[in-house]
Amino acid sequence: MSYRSGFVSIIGSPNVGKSTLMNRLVGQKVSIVSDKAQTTRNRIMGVMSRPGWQIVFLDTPGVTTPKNRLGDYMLRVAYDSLNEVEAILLLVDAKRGIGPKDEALLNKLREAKAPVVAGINKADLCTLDDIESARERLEKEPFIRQIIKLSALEGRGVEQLTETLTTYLVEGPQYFPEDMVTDQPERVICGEIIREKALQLLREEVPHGLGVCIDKIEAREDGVQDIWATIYCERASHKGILIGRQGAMLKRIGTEARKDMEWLLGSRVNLQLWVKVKEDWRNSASMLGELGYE
Ligand SMILES: Nc1nc2c(ncn2[C@@H]2O[C@H](COP(=O)(O)OP(=O)(O)OP(=O)(O)O)[C@@H](O)[C@H]2O)c(=O)[nH]1
Ligand SMILES: [Mg+2]
Repeated sequence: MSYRSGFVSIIGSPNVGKSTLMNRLVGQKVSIVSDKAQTTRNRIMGVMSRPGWQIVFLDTPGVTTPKNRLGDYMLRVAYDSLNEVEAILLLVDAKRGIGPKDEALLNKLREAKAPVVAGINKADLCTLDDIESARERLEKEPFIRQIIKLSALEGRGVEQLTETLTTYLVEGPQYFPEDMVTDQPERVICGEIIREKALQLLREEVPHGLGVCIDKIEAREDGVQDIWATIYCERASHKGILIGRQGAMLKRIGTEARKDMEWLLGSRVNLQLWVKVKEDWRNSASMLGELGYE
């Protein structure tokens, strides 16, 4: 039989588990995850290759009403991902139920050309009634071809989902080498790792206003990599929280990020973190460009 391949966009409200699911599908962490909404800010590609077929997943920012220029960008990224894909995977959170954000997205998806498969995620957290009421709502939409109960965290339903998605693949090229799981350069992944640790360790408000720039990566002769990064925040008060008492918070973020980077790069890492205040940077075109949101 001929080789089959295709692109699948993963779309949904913030925090429903899109990135967790994509990482699970491709078998490696390529997209950062946190319990805060709006963790993913860009389109993150994840490749799943098996003998005879390849699925290229596009993880996207959670769809919500934008509050600033960065939000406008994120929404555009999410909606743009719906074009030129072989299938769309709509993810909802069974525990939270189908809310206004999901309803708005369902409206949008009515216009989509690609077939839509829905995943009811976080099944491990909720009752059968929760799942049934989400299913009932989704079944009302004729454009939804199939509904699958999932736990991205535990891996439940993921095999069935993969099988379903492969039926939408078309005869086509192997887009990426078999051992490639993402198109993100190491520099970008390193920045994302720092942002993830900050999201995981800090409270609401502060982490949402953070942006990370990897300024330089240099390899020493003995293999150690020196990495210089700047974390931008929006207010002086946020800078204080980010640095923490006697630098404790920044140190924690740095230590945890360094461990992940060492795993990623397969070498020892010396990470130098700087913190800078850039007021309202999420509305600044030049800052958005500098941080890769353009
Ligand atoms: N219990 C449970 N938690 C889950 C599951 N999937 C994701 N989570 C958790 O839900 C939170 C959000 O996960 P993400 O994967 O970052 O969600 P997302 O949809 O990518 O979020 P944004 O990028 O902000 O739109 C994290 O705390 C995950 O650990 C699941 O199946 N079960
Ligand atoms: Mg995400």
